[in-house]
Amino acid sequence: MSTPTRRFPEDFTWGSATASYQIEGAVAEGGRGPSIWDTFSHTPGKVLGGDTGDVADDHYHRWAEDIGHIKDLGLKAYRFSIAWPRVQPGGRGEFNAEGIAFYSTLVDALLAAGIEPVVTLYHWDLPQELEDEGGWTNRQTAYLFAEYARRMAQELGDRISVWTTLNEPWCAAYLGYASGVHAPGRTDGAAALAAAHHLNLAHGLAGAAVREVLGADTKVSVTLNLHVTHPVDPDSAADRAAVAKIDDVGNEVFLGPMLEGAYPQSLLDNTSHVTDWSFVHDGDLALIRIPLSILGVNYYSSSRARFYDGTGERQQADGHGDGAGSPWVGCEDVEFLPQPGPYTAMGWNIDPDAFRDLLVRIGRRFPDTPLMVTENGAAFDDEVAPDGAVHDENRIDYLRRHFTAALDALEQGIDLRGYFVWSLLDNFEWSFGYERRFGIIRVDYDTQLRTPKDSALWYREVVRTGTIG
Ligand code: PNW
Repeated sequence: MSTPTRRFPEDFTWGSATASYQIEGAVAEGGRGPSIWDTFSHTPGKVLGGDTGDVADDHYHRWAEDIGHIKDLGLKAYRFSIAWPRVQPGGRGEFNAEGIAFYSTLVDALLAAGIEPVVTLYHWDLPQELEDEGGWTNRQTAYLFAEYARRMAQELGDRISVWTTLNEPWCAAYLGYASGVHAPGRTDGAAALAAAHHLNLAHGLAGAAVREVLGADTKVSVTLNLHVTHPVDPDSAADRAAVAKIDDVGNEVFLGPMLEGAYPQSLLDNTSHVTDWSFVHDGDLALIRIPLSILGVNYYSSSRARFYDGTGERQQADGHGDGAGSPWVGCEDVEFLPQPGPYTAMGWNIDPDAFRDLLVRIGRRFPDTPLMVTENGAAFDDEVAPDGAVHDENRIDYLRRHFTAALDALEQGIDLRGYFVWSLLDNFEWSFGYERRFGIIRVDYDTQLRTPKDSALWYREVVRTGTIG
């Protein structure tokens, strides 16, 4: 008997994702104000090769061509982010009509091409003026964010399929304020926890504002990079406790308040030497826990941790920037050992089993909240063949294995609605600049020529057939 072909659901939302600062360029055009990533990338030593997002993929001028590529690939949806400083340069007060018009036109063009717009309101480009007043450590930022969200709901209205409040608040809080490898580059654990809480609050307030404008059934989501951490020795209670600590600081700090209405007591206890959590005000948790239409999950890699007994040098092979301070606030007695590989060009371990287990675990824990993979993909050192093609078999293999993991989760009854490959285009990979290429479409940074890689052509077939070739 032959096995039936395994197939994704007919209405599965296949897409690809990008983010404003990583692709748009045109940072001083159309009335855009500076963001913390402009400041950070222009600070010597912060980004590999001194790269900045000044030009990036020049998507601000080439968006029509880029939508053409999305259409050619047959994708059903496109996940992009709105640059807050493009639509409200100072983060408060005046809105910028030209910036709003850019996104409004983009959305119309997507719809005309039959592509669903999935919007992220915050993918890390905070208006610099707000950072000057404390950024995410300042509670006021959450309220200002909600006002910006409200305005975008008024402007883009029912043309948007899904409103995602935040992308990866873990990175914004801990890489931005604790390890300092992301903007604004601060290294203060207490500030990072305050930032995490204010990002939670921003999510709740913004989601509520969008629904106030567009109705209670408006689809609101948030995207989290959920960490999968294996204990070095699964039989060691100490190693399992170390992993539980990482889970708290990495995952539960967002899942708890957003989906369950509370911070875990273990998180508060384990970080009490860092902060007293007095930035959590009465009533905040009720504001944060809004009904979630979809939970977005970003997954790339897994890591391996154990209890650190203080002997020898503490290892930090968690893929978050060697040599920098640790993003794991309060986890001084935890160390990360290198994973066995294989690795992508980011040095991140490839572990599709962990992806499947994560989807199953989260899906079972929150059975009423559909899941969406809002990012998954890989950077590799692509080579361009003499004819200009990119034969990225390694990326195809990575995607094939992770698509299979998603199919496994679906077959186990998990309510997974869609999958967005990161990324549509090679782009500004944050502190790694243009050195690391995640795109399924190659970008030549001298000519801005776009060339679909073999992985894009392979993905087109997956989307067309609903099966993994
Ligand atoms: C995500 N880490 O970032 C972002 O959402 C994307 O903008 C980014 O390009 C993509 O993943 C690839 O990196 C991350 O250090 C950045 O663990 C850093 C980490 C994780 C995700």
